[in-house]
Amino acid sequence: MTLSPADLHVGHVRDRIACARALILDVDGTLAETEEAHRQAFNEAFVQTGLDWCWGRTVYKDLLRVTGGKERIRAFDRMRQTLGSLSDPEIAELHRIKTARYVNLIASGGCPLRPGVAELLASAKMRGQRLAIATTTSHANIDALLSVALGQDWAGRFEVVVAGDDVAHKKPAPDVYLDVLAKLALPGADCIAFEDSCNGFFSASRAGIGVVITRSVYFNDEDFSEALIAVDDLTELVNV
Ligand code: XBP
Ligand code: MG
Repeated sequence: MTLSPADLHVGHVRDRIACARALILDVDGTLAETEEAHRQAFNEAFVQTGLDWCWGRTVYKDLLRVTGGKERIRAFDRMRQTLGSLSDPEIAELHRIKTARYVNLIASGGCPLRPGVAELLASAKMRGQRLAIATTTSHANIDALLSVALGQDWAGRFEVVVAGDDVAHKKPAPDVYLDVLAKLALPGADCIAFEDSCNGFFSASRAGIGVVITRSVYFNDEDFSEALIAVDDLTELVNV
């Protein structure tokens, strides 16, 4: 039976994943479809603080071009160009409330891992591969998501976890991936990154890492032609 070029390419990427010395995973949109919970948490925080803001899906999709919740709030505030925009301390407090709301939403309802993620983690463990997380969100949000999805001992599965506020510049800057590589003491060429957004793709690529894209709800119409591959989910790429 002759394989199609597409099947051959999937097999090639599957082999690259299996041979990588470390797998570095994004969180939001990659490990789980979390952005609707983030959007709800933002809107709940706006109500709690008396702001007449409400982010619908269309507005949020546009705002997701800005990584980082605090940066996203600031970008929206400036877009409105109203007098008396929010100060940095006010944005920080609003984002603190949002994060508490998000943690509560995830802890009470959970947000399941995307298809193929648990299998990828399991096969990496069987191969003795090192695992890391490179994300723009916060440690609190990572812990809330993975405590439910993987159990309280989730952190033991990842050698390195670098979050948004750990670095000077958030994605698409390469900072978070460069920090992970430094902590792993590995070159980017020996690793594979798993992402869902253009900002994440550029961040990992600028750190010299090959990127597997798993298309997510908010970024499924983006052009990822420069990625190693762009799949709907990881099930087709996992050897278990
Ligand atoms: C996605 C982001 C984050 C989340 C909101 O991060 O850009 O800002 O949208 O989380 P990832 P915060 O790199 O995991 O895709 O409010 O904590 O920023
Ligand atoms: Mg993401």
